[in-house]
Amino acid sequence: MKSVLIIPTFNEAANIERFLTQVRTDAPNTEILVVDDNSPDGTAKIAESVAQRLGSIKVINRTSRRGYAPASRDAMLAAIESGYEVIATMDADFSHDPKVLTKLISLVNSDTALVIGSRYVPGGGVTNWPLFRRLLSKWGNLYTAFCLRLKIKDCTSGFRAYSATSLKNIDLDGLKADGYAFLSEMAFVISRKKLGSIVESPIVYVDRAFGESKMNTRIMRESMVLVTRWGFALRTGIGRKHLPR
Ligand SMILES: Nc1nc2c(ncn2[C@@H]2O[C@H](COP(=O)(O)OP(=O)(O)O)[C@@H](O)[C@H]2O)c(=O)[nH]1
Ligand SMILES: [Mg+2]
Repeated sequence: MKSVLIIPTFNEAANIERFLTQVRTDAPNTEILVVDDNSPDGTAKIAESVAQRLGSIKVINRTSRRGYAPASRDAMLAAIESGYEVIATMDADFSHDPKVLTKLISLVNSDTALVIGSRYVPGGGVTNWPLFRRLLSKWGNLYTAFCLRLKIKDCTSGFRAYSATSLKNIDLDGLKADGYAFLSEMAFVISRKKLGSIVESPIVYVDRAFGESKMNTRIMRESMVLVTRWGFALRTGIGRKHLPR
């Protein structure tokens, strides 16, 4: 199936060239769409020069409202428009192993809407993350799965492969999240709309060696608020208009 990898980037100048080169080596048949938010460190420029050298890489340089969610959404819409059948996503900081990409893509089929590279299924794991990030991720995932009634161990992993067919059935512009809550929101909407099964495949997550994490308290708060609001609406019917469609 014709596949594309979306890589959202913000200030990844220290990683992007090596990362794109590695992805091309490990997944030579997957085309790449870098979606950068006009990074002050010139990530988009570096990506563009790598694209000229390697080919089959497109760079979108966004100047509208910055964020993981709007960037991912714009890239997904562009990928659907271009006719890709499988749309994968990965971080640019080597936390996700490019060698696993082809496997995740291969698990997408007409019944499977979403394949999640999961840290919390047997065989998966996290290395060299500080204790605070480990606990935040683990408890955040338990809370999210409970609120949204998802049987998923890792709702917040950004290493994924979606079937384009399932994405076409989602009102991507109508989604609520700005930050990484986008990941839980996508799993939630796929499950609610019964767009296909969600499968988890183990990955070992490695903390970044270069550049800085963009996780911050605003993004954490947004996740807590949205997930709690959706869980409340599911159970009481109050605020149903906030549920993603
Ligand atoms: N386009 C875009 N990409 C972002 C933004 N924030 C984070 N990213 C990218 O999303 C991926 C994950 O972000 P990261 O900072 O590593 O988050 P962490 O792994 O949760 O600490 C990386 O490739 C980032 O460059 C953003 O506002 N816009
Ligand atoms: Mg990261």
